[in-house]
Amino acid sequence: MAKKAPAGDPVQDAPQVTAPKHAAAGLPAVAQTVKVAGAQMGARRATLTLLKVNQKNGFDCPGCAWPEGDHRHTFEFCENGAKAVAEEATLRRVTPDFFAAHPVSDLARRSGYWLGQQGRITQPMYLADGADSYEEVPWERAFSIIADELTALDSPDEAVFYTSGRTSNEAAFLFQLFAREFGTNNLPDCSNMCHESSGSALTETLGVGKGSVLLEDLYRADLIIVAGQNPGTNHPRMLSALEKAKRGGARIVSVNPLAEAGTERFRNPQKASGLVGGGTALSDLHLPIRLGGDQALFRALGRLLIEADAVDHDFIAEHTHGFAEYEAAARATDWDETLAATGLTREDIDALYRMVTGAESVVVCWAMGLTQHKHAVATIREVVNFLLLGGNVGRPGAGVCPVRGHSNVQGDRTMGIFERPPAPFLDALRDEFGFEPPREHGLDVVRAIRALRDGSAKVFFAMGGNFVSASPDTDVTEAAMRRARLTVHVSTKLNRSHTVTGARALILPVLGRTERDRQSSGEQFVTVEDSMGMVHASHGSLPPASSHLLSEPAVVSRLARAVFGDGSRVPWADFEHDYDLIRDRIARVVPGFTDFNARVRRPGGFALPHGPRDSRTFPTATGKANFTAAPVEYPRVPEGRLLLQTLRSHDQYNTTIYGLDDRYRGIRGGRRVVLLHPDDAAAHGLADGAYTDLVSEWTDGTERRAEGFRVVHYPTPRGCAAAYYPETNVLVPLDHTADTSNTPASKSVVIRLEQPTPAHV
Ligand SMILES: Nc1nc2c(c(=O)[nH]1)N[C@H]1C(S)=C(S)[C@@H](COP(=O)(O)OP(=O)(O)OC[C@H]3O[C@@H](n4cnc5c(=O)[nH]c(N)nc54)[C@H](O)[C@@H]3O)O[C@H]1N2
Ligand SMILES: Nc1nc2c(c(=O)[nH]1)N[C@H]1C(S)=C(S)[C@@H](COP(=O)(O)OP(=O)(O)OC[C@H]3O[C@@H](n4cnc5c(=O)[nH]c(N)nc54)[C@H](O)[C@@H]3O)O[C@H]1N2
Ligand SMILES: [Mo]
Repeated sequence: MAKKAPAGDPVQDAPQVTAPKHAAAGLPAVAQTVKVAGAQMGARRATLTLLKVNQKNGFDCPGCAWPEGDHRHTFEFCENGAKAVAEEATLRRVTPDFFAAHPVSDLARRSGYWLGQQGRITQPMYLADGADSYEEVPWERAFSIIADELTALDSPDEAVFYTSGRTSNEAAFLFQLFAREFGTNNLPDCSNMCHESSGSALTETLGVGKGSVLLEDLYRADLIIVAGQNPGTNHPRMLSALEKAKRGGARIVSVNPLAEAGTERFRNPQKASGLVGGGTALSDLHLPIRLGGDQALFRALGRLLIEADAVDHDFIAEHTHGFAEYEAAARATDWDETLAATGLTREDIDALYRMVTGAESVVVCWAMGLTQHKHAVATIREVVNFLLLGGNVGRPGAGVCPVRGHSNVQGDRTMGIFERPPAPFLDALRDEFGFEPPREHGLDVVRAIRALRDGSAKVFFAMGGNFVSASPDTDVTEAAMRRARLTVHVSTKLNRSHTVTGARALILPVLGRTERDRQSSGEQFVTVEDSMGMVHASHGSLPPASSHLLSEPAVVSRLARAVFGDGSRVPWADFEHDYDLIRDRIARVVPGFTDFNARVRRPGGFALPHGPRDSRTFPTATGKANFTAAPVEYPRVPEGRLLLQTLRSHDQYNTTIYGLDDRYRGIRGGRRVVLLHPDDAAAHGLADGAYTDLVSEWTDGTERRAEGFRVVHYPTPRGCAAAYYPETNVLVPLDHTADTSNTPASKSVVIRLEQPTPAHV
């Protein structure tokens, strides 16, 4: 299964490499912000727009899900937040003329970077069966095309409704309501590829699949462990919180194969000292762990704590279940295995252990470095075991902190975007709307791809996102998508999913967060939930990119009317005209949203209840916080092979490529790079600057190839390589997923390096 990079890309991929940086932000970040925002929007619009980001009467940054602090700066954003805003507020436009000039066969040869750079889509577009060009289509006709295909299906389960995590609470609530009234729980979302492992592990052990800390807890923590996360790039505002925690006396440990600049040192761009001075050293200890070694590390810490009797006996006795079994497993930990799994030394682990015993309260933060492994759920359960030992859940300054990605991915799940909805949620929907929702579980991302591949799903509808580029096993996913009868994308910007289509395809362009949303009852706002369960309003203020755009709630409302006609008890039309009416329904269906309309209008919004955090109430099967005692796992790599993690550069937002630089890692002007330990490169006879193919090997004997990667000698543990996603998604086998959560194991792909095929030499 060979795969070439899309050709015809006018952008040269010619990476230049210098040494990695040891500090994040500072003046270069400000300069970069001004440059990127100015290029897309012009200086005046850039300044006016960026002044509205994350202000109490402004819009929620469409970047990450990190919460806003109470004391906001005038420019409450970061370099990468500004890039996300600039992408959306760009003055460039993709019009029907653009589609006339660029048939799909042409667009399919372009890189994702090129597609994204073309600007905002202005009109609904339709690709007819057998046609090679999208053509403008009136909205009403677009909805009737979808309605015809949906009603022609043999079963509602032949349709798949995907959501990406930028969708507002209001749009998400309507979208799941539509899917369930239509009759299916096929509601996969980006979370399936992201923090699903966190949700699975936390629901089982603590009873709530979300983080248990608020910003104040980070500020009060004695020890913050940041494992498998690169906040300098992906959650830059978290660096301000870490800086504040540090000033309050916290110690910070980073557990990461790479010494990411952001966790090393931070130059706060909101402060003069951060712009000109050396900034704040953040991490007190860096543990360069092997990919997938985290479960072994946290188990070893558990053993040390138990052996020293440095555990919170009262908490364990009163609030937990399963300690004896866990204790036995922890005591049986094998040091040789721990060191092999982690690649760390005993001294490294002892150093962390001493910091743990010296800390009254501990927070563990994590992201994709923990969630995208075969044993990701077991790893996160181990993080919970570790925290439970010290009673570090449900008291100030302590807890679990899965750092969420998309700005409303957590809210979408709260609103019911879930292929495995809990029964009480469905009961509440039934009681509120008077129809019986389907009870059978639906398809997640990986299962949806299989269903499309096998022909058992026929219509694919995406509320945002870029499904074919974000999903694993690109060739398989693209072939699956091409088998669909109809693919529909509700989008703001062009991406590869618009070019790899079913027999017929639609692009439905919508308003973004930054834009004013006027409906017949007046100006509307939407709401989002951040990574710490805070719900607040987001008011767009820019004029819409085109007069033809609909809002996402309007798209769902009109789709529902086209599909159900008069045969629905849900007042779909009302929801489009006045979003307060949607929020009234959310208030009655979703726990924690009582009096939603009033509370969300208060500046700063409100916090959702969280039993473990608020009162040490654990709504689990046992009614207690559960210790678990799974065997320690870690990836085994055959001789001569490497383990590849697929990660983000500093210049991208998932599949949206902002530019070709990864400043902190010293890479400029290209993305087809593979970071290798110099000894691993030498063992393959590869000098820095040489080119190699990456070939992934899967247990069923199949192979997948990504061609022509520049070798970069880089400080990463032996045997652990790194390269950017989405280019390397072609290497991730569809069946390579985490146990229980089914999340693609994108951080542990077994590869070998091979001489480039002749085409690339
Ligand atoms: N600017 C920007 N912001 C973003 C995004 C973006 O693409 N761009 N994406 C958003 C989304 S959806 C998400 S989910 C988040 C993602 O945020 P991150 O999870 O920070 O994203 P990744 O680039 O995947 O980085 C994974 C980090 O984990 C480390 N790592 C990999 N494997 C392991 C392991 O086995 N153990 C340990 N301890 N560490 C490991 C890697 O070296 C890397 O530092 O960011 C969100 N914010
Ligand atoms: N190999 C590998 N694969 C991964 C990952 C990895 O680390 N490694 N990470 C995974 C993770 S964590 C995630 S979350 C997924 C991301 O998967 P997705 O969420 O599906 O992908 P994005 O790239 O965030 O989607 C970008 C597109 O969203 C659309 N968009 C932007 N704003 C809006 C809006 O306001 N409304 C609408 N309707 N559309 C909008 C634009 O058209 C844009 O092209 O990828 C996953 N895939
Ligand atoms: Mo994500």
